[in-house]
Amino acid sequence: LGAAAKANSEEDAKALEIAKSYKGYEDGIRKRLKLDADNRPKVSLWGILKSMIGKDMTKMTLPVSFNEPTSLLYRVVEDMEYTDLLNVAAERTDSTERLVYVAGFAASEYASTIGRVAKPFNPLLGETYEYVRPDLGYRFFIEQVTHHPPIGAAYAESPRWDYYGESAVKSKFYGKSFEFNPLGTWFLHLRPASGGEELYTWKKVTSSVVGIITGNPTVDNYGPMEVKNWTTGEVCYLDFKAKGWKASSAYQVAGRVVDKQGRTRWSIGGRWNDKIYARFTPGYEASVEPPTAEKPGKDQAFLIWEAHPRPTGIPFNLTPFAVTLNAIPDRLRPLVAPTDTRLRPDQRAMEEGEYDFAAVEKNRVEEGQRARRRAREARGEEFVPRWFRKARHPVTGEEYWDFRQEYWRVREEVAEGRTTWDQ
Ligand code: CLR
Repeated sequence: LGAAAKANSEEDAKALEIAKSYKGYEDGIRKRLKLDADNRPKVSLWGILKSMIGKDMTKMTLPVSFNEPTSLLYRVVEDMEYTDLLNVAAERTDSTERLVYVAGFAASEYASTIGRVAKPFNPLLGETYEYVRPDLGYRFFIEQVTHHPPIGAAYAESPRWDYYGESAVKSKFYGKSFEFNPLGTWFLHLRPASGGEELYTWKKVTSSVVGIITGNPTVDNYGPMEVKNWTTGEVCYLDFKAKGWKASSAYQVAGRVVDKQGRTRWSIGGRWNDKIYARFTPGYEASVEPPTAEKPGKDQAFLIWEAHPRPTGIPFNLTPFAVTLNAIPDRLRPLVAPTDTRLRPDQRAMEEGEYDFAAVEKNRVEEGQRARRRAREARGEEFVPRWFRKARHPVTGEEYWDFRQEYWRVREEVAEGRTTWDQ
């Protein structure tokens, strides 16, 4: 078999495997919430936060009206909004061009942070979430594996790629800004159509809320990002510029793809809230301007990523992608694990605008978590994640969370009535 033919048959086998999880998702994605607009009371962030300087977010009790009806688990799945870029990458025969699109994917998740100055719900220990997209051919799973510090381990897969890592965010309120620093490494295995498999890794940049004191809080994302192809030695360096005094620096991202000798191949530039472009610049780095009709030419920039529009009529400033996440169609309800975050009554109440009930339910589920912890401690036991286990990465040597596919095997048996989740 030639490399490309082998790659194709492996792709088909993986597609069949993933299709086993489509059951329950026949109704398609949700387009709207019950509410058209949210009426969360407008309270001053600074008024509440000013006494909490130096604290991290896990140590703060905030009114539920500061929440959005998402979970931190959902904020990780939101990385999946632009997975089409990974499919494009897999079709490219030049590895540096693949890296351009993989880096575009790594940068694409920040567009969803615009307008979202709100706290996602904290997942309980052992809380899970599954998200399957028959229309796009991927499945995603995440489990909250530790509570202090809060860490979610995730694994997503598609015929041409697997994406996994841990979401572990360190937060601190400085007064002037509230900083969120993601610590975990993200891994991508890409299976190009031309054959073979490549490993890419990167870490996420810092997210921060600025403008709290002046009463105009907004989310910024800044810092360096290094997307590395371990298979070829090529690297993409991106720099997310912090929002400064000049409006022109807002949302800016710029960078370059270098080969394994460190020579530049592509320059990248644009705005993470809107569009990102690349330009072929062999041997030199250059600024990247959007292409214009006036100066057509081979060295023009081309579009690698564009943010999806934000239609009106969606409350909480959610993206259309985020709207799909907490949906629980009747056909899906009996198939998800009992630990699935879609079943949390507090998040459901929040989504429906029942803020007081959301607060009561949030207290109740968190009390339940404390009681389970006390019972565990009394038995002298430690929590063990059900679906992931710590391992050492065979290529990078780092510790990571190994997903053993068991979740999808059990789910398939549940769907066929051969077992129940509690076994
Ligand atoms: C950033 C990308 C990471 C996952 C992640 C985890 C925590 C998120 C953060 C992202 C974005 C900013 C965030 C943060 C938790 C709280 C914070 C949503 C998605 C908001 C903006 C804080 C609001 C301020 C409160 C005091 C109301 O992969």
